[in-house]
Amino acid sequence: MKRFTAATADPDVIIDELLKGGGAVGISGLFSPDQIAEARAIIMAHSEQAAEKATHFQGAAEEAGQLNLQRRVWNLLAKGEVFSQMAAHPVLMNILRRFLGTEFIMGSIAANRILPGGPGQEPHVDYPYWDFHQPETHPVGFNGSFPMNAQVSVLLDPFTKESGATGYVPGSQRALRYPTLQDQFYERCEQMTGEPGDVALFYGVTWHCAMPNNADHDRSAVLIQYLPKWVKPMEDMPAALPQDFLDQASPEIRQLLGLNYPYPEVLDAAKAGNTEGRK
Ligand SMILES: O=C(O)CCC(=O)C(=O)O
Ligand SMILES: [Fe+2]
Repeated sequence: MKRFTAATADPDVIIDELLKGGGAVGISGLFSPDQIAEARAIIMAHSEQAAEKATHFQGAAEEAGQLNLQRRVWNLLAKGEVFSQMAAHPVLMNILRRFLGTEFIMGSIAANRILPGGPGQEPHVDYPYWDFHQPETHPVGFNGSFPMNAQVSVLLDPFTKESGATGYVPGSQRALRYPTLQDQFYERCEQMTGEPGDVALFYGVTWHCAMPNNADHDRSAVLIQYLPKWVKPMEDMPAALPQDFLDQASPEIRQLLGLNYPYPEVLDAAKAGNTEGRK
């Protein structure tokens, strides 16, 4: 994985790496130890109990009765200002505007905590490609030549081979396909390792998954999904956030929540007049 700092994170170089290179990059130096400690404490508090939550790509763990060793905390914007700071970090915004279009949105901001002994996930691609094991449900000719997703993982614990740093197959994003057993993911994968505070940024068409946590410590990350403005987001964040959060949201957070792009809309009830076209 190519690694950058806040100072060297050139959007053109990174975008080339995401689309045509390995599919994932590391960026360090975006968040302070205080921000990481605060985010981690909030996530640990919200996942203390093994409360049942929706999760993804954990079918094998569910069958083995191990779902309690992997915990999600959804709707993080409602749980601390630090998560808005992460979602709208200027270095990330600058890269993502170029990658997904200037009016890109956020589809989800959630934590994935894997406890010691916790199982990994099924190798997969991310939303909105995530059910591409049924390609017939997508348009004919659908491919990954332009991006409809970018994923950010903000690491809150040491992500090592032992602790189950996200595994991925470099270059697998060049052809959109849901990985199969024959693809030998585990023989071919590398891992997005890093220190607390580091960011892994990847294109969700890249085959990847959380790996098993064989360390003696938790392995948590904030996972942020970004989408072009017209892709239906995965989490309904405006519905899940308090009205005063929405009223006070910064222009960047309003954009990320999709509030600048109001479709679908009841056009019969919308303000009269021309609203689209060059003129
Ligand atoms: O936590 C990880 O390492 C990756 C999680 C992931 O890929 C997902 O939930 O889609
Ligand atoms: Fe994923």
